[in-house]
Amino acid sequence: PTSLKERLAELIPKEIENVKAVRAAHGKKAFGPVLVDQLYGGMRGLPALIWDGSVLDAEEGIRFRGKTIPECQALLPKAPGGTEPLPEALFWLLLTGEVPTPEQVAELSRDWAARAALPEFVEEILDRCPPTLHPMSQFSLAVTALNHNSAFAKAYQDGISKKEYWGPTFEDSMDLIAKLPNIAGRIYRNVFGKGKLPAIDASKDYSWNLANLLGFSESEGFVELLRLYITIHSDHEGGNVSAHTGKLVGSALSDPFLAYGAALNGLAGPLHGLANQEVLIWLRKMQSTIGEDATDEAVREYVWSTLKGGQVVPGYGHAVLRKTDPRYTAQREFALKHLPDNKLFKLVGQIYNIVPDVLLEAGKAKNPWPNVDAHSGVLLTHYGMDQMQFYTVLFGVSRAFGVAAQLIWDRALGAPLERPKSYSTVAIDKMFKDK
Ligand code: CMX
Repeated sequence: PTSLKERLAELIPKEIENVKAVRAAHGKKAFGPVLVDQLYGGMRGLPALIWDGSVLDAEEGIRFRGKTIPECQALLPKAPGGTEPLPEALFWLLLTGEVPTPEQVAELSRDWAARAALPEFVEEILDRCPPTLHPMSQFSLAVTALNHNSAFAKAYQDGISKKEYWGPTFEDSMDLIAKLPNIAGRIYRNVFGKGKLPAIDASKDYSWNLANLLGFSESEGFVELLRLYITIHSDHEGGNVSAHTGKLVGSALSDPFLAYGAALNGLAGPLHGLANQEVLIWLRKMQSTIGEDATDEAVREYVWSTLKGGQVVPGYGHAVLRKTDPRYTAQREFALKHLPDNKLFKLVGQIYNIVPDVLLEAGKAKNPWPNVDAHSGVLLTHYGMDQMQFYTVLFGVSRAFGVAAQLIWDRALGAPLERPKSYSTVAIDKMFKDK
């Protein structure tokens, strides 16, 4: 079928049987001990979630349904004349595990364009936000308010059977993704005084439309960048703050708008998605302090001054990764192709040769290598989008693809309410004091 929903309807019964069989065979097997340190340490490494869409390897980085980023770039359908994968194709891959045909991708583009309009009251909410309200707060307000028209919330009130949950969750998830460009475009134009929004062009792909709403569609480079950007930011297995928040809130049968609004609030934190804003602010501060063509020694000293000030070096380190993030590498390759002589890009490259040694010498960070956020802002700035406070909104548009795919599968597989156990320090002390 060219319809994603029809293809899913074929796959879901098979996966329900598959999960049943895996649980029957392995359900009572243990992963190994849980350390007390993991309870205090942000549950790092604790096996706790299931998600087939993407898996993160500490050395190799992310794979979407088993495919690396370069494999996705090679295999997924592209826009006419384009070289980067279409995010529509990645969404199909995340949901089905299959590489879609160009026709299947085109149908998704059309479907999303048809669903893109915002309810008038959501437009009004955004228009009433003071421009001083952070774009991420505006973003989460608007997404939460979309719950007004949730197909899932309505079906639940009407007494839908558990077995049918995934259908209206799918509809809401498609609406959610489809409406994000209009939300992002409206915030951008309102906050930065960029005039009225153009209409969606149903003959164009999702990223072109997003670029057009932001006012950048005349730059083919920017449109291609968005295609790559959304693809690589879409998903990063199940345990990161935004993905896990979406799943957790969705487990209470909150609809996809409520669940994703919550996920966005997590993405808005500086240790997670806000880091891309923080990187650019940090780079600009560095340039204004030590000049645009600073020596390695001056850069090194600046990095040390950040650490000595008790701050993190934004864009470096990761909770899971222990090597350079392949999302960083993909963006670096994009820069080498499209903006090799950009000064800020050169600074990002210079920093790459300096920061890991400094972090190793400082001796705290478990991973001294750059993550995705170390590179994205430089690319956006190159095309004229230099409003850093907006960057995480683009991360938020992208991450919806992964969270939505997870929500659909969770409802299809009947994922239960999440409820891990918490302990008091008194109890821990008592439990282990003589052991
Ligand atoms: N600069 C300075 N110190 C760092 C550091 C960095 N880039 N990365 C880690 N550390 C420090 C930690 O703050 C921690 O210090 P304390 O012991 O004083 O608390 C210590 O090293 C150990 O931390 P870790 O186990 O290596 O890292 P965590 O898994 O706890 O945290 C992360 C991971 C990403 C929050 C952390 O590396 C960090 O703060 N990086 C900078 C912010 C950033 O780039 N975030 C974006 C991540 C990608 C994303 O989600 O978008």
